[in-house]
Amino acid sequence: MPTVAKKKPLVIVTRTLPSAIETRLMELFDTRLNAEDKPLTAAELIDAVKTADVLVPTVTDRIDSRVLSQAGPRLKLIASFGTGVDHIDLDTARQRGIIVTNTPGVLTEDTADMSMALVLATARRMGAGERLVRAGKWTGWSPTAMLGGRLLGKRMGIVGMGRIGQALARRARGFGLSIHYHNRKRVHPDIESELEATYWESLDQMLARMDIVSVNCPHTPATFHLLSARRLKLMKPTAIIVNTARGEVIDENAMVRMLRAGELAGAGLDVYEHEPQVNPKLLELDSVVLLPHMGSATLEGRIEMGEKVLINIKTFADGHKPPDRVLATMF
Ligand code: 8YV
Repeated sequence: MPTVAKKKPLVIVTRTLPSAIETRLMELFDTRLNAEDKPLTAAELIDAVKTADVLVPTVTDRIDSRVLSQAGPRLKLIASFGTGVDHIDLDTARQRGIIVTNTPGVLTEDTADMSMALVLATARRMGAGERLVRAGKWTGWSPTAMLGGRLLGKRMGIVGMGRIGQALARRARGFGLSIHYHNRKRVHPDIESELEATYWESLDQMLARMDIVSVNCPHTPATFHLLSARRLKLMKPTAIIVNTARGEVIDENAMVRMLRAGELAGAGLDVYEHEPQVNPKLLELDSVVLLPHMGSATLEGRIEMGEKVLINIKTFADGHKPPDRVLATMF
């Protein structure tokens, strides 16, 4: 019997990906790219879900129930380029029979590097120092200038002890920090003993005792404003906070008020509650280090993320279950 060539699925990619990944996508599928890399408007996104078999979005696309309600019958897979999936309404996707995949694991070490870099930069006032030199305002060394806090012997509280939290803990131990953590579930005793990590069932109690707090949990309905105004107030005024996860986990307005009032010593932020907007009051503060959501931005990481997207689409197109399926119940 003659075999009929199977029609290639139409894959719509919302942003420009590394060229090696785009080339492979074009070879394997009927692929529509975004050469300009301009984020899609709401109307363009709706157009994409109406026509695609597979959508490859990123964190900059809001795929909410309004968008998904317009999805065409062909859309069967959303293969997101990234680990966090809070930009996708997972319940509505499931109800409509659309599989969602992500790219876990490949950005763990890079994001942990960035968390540690922000701890160092914030505690040692690297942002303020860099700005001083760049502004041509440095007049010379002084015994009392640019004094930060020593890391050695301090306590780090990690909120969210998943892959990234654990990778951060490994780094932090090398800097002489003691490791404390709060997580939905206590981690395996072997991991706790490897990291000499202390588990705090009560986030409130942990926050009150930490010198450094790092946010490393996903943003879900349960973690929205987990670090609320009330909880932030429990922290020591000498403490610093670092966030490479999602801005929504912290009540950003409350944090800004406390930083301005000197009720928190500093913050190192890679993510914001209303990206890409940054609260203008943060820009006025010398005690904060502000980065543009670049925690996973390495060349290697982006390629590996793209490879995961390719594998997820290819296994799906071949009639199998893609490996990185995301279920609403996972969060
Ligand atoms: C990614 C991230 O770059 O993967 C994540 O969850 O936050 C980022 O590091 C981004 O999501 C890509 O879509």
